[in-house]
Amino acid sequence: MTDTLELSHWINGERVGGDRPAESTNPSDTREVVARTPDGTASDVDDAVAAAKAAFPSWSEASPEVRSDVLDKASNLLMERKEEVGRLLSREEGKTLPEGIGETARAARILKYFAGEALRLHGQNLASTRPGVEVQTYRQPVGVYGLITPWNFPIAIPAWKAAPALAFGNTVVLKPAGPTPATAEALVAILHEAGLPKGVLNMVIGRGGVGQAIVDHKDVAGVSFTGSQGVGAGVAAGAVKRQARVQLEMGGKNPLIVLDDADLERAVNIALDGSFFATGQRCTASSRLIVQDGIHDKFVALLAEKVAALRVGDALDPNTQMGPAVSEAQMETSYKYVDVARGEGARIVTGGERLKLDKPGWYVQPTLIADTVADMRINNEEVFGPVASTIRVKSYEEALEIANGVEFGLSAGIVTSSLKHARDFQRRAKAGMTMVNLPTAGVDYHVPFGGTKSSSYGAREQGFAAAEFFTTIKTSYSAG
Ligand code: UN1
Repeated sequence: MTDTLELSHWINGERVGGDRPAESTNPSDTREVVARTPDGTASDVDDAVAAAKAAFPSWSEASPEVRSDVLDKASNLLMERKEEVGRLLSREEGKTLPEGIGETARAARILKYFAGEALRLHGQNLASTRPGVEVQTYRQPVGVYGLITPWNFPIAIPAWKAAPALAFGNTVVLKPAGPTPATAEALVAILHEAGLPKGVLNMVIGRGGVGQAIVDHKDVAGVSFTGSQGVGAGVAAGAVKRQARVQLEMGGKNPLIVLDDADLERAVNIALDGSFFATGQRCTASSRLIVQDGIHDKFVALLAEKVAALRVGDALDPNTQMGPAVSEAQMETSYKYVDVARGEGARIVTGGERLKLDKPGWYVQPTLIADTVADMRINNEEVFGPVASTIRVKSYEEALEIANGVEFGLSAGIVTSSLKHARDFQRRAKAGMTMVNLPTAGVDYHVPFGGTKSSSYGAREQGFAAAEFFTTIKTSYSAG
């Protein structure tokens, strides 16, 4: 288990960059180096963009069947290797092996879905207001896209941005997240193995400077970013300054409402999944559990019992139910917010203490915090770790108001047996995605994904909506 990968950039169909000053480490055992990597520069980005630009004419003009076949083949290869790639993912990111394999399979399915979408790209044919004239709309590829992806879904998110970009005839420069380059590289390598022509998909490994160089590059027509709100704001400003397209997916402070009429066991399991699976490192994680008076105490007690029983450990250990945080910084953020909540007068029901296991890793005790109120920092700032807080409410209306009262609006859930409240919540929750009797996290890959308010900016990702961002519409008039 000590094999260290020696990674390179991918530029114009080749692995380039032999100097490897950077590395990614295993968060479950930080003595282990997963990969050594180059530390990309703006000049590497120039080379990658030049390759993508040169590859664009033939890729965009190829039959959609060519693009579909490559994505389909890559999907099959990735699915065949899901154990191996999933294991690499878990070693590098820290989610459990079933989560790592599950995410890899999801990436393979995303490639498969967009293999189909490549063939379904379509426009409309309308009657003109002028007799004898026809109006048609076409969706056309745009050019070079820059994709800046996060570490928490190190293969699914590169796949869900790259697959539609490629399917619709664009070319790509990808910058994977610093902590997880090896997992992203596995995807890029498989796409090349599947026959992707050189220069169509390039990858530059590096830090923020690489992302900035992509955002600022005059030949990058659009940038799709998933990450923190602070970085996202800079990405948007840079892209808008030169009229590039931009799409941002950022944080969440996702509410899960639990009403008195909910099935207790079910509500607790939904909260457990939404708040703690994948170590709480999902922008869709439930972090505010808004619980009605009548069920509140029973809910907190049973959830605390289940949270305390979660087995935290090495991501590859089959007994582990929750892996470590991805990095020391993420671990420290969780503990910082436990202190913040304590300082605000909240009660730590379980967890919150430093966790030392038999190996050096970024382990965090899953933490449940009760007796919080809506305006505390713990209920407004994203933690991005296995930390959830409960807020006691009297009624559905109060719960909805609190659910909607933050600056984020990604995913919002409710657990109830009342159709009336469920339907009302679907209409009035200020979020891009609503979940009834389901965890706020864990979405399908063939339907639109995105949020409102500070969670997202620009066109939706995924499903039929992906064509919005990765194509441009041409309106054509003709008279006979
Ligand atoms: C999910 O909940 O299944 O970074 C996906 C994130 C999101 C993806 C969540 N963009 O957590």
